[in-house]
Amino acid sequence: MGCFSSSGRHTLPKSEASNTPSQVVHTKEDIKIDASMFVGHRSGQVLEHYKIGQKIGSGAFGCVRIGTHIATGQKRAIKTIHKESISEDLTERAKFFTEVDILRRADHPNIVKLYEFYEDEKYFHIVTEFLQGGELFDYIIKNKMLSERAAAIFMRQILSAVAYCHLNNIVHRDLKPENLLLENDAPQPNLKVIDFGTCAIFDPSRHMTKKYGTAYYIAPEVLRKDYDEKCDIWSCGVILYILLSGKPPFYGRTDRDILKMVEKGEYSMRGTIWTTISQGAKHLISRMLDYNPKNRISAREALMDDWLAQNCAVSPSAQSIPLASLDNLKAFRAEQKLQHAVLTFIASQLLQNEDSKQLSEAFRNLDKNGDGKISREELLEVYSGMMGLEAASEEVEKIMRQVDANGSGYIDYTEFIMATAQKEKMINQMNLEAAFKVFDSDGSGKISAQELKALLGSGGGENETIWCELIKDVDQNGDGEIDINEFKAMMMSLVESHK
Ligand code: 3AM
Repeated sequence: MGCFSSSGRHTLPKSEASNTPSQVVHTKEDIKIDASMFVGHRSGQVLEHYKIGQKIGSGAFGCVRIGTHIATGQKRAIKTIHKESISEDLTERAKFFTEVDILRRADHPNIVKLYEFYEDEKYFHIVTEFLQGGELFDYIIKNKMLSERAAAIFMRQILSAVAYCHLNNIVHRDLKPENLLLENDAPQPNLKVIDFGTCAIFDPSRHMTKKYGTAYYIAPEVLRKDYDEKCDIWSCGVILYILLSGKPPFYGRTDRDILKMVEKGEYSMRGTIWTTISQGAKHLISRMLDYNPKNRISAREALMDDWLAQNCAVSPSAQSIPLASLDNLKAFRAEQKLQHAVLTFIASQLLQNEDSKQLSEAFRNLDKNGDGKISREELLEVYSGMMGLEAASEEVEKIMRQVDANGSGYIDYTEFIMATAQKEKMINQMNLEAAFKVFDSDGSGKISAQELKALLGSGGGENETIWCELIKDVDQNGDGEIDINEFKAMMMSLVESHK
């Protein structure tokens, strides 16, 4: 269906264009583009899109396998859950959908990325990025205990993910080294939090009462079934203790013995190992393992801790990375909404971790408070070091207008990657063809206004004509739809303009 009307092109049929009085009339500028729009709930067969490979793990829920995404050749992790295993139990079912929904919306360098979600007759399949470096648990066993610097770098990444979750009212409730996976085998790999199966969206004014967690890492107030999001910080304290000493603070032969120790909350930082560990590290552990959650440090406060900051300080050569990205950030232009949407799709779904590794470091350097998003103030701090304050403010406003595509007031992780990645890396034949298939959801070979609305509509744009306007911007042959050649031409013009 193209964008035509009796008076001309680019208008949806009446039945579609049912503007009710309560609907706000939006302009193209009101369309908010968000990476989560592309995390589709697909009804087709997972086997049509993935070559299923080796099993990497299993549990009560089902199993996790490596799958090769046929369109791009990327390796991804596919968690398959037997519908029967959750269909009877409504809480289990709700938990499952909470996990998918939370992962869909999470856009953070230290949280596993969700790509797609399939449902067939018997199974649900959750497709996430494949983290080939294995569990932090195995890394600790292999390395016995870590240097303070290595431990601090891991802890900053964990806390950054936790701060982001807490800010969005998400509590994980089962943080442990088995749920912290490493991106690759590098000496100091990037870490990501996985398994949001026990997480919940919390109401800050009410305490939670359901008991979740794992013996070594569970907070005492969770055992008492009266807790808030600070239970995650306790688990972080336990993890930091283990990273530095190689032993858990609360231990026992059985889970019951361990939980008895947790209930008391008494632990020791004495003994030979601890004499070699700095006061700063011990101080942070004690603030995280404060028995009283009210006095316990928050994730945001912990990210500001001196010991953490000193040990995570980057070398001047590493600091120069943001400067290159800052130039790209300043130069970023995607005048058309659709270009923006396609770049967001490519940045969030098709760029490999290796492609974005340096950018993700640059993001971390810019994200001074470590909450997983870049604020105006953080940008201003950097730019005002390069130019006068007034010019810097202007530059920052310009960047926010161009880059903050979902209008959150911050530059989110995917927005940053999208704006700073080399356009040549993002815009190539393979990525464009894969992107076109997603935008052309009915596989007709052309993108219609309805398809755009279905994909991008959740971000605004109740005024139907704007979807036709988006088409018009690109539709060279005037047939009211976008074909693959028009789609490619639209994106290639971006490469030209960024040269
Ligand atoms: O069964 P084990 O504990 O060896 O690490 C996860 C766990 O391994 C692994 O699958 C098992 C069940 O959760 N796993 C989960 N998500 C993964 C991912 N995205 C993953 N491994 C790699 N990448």
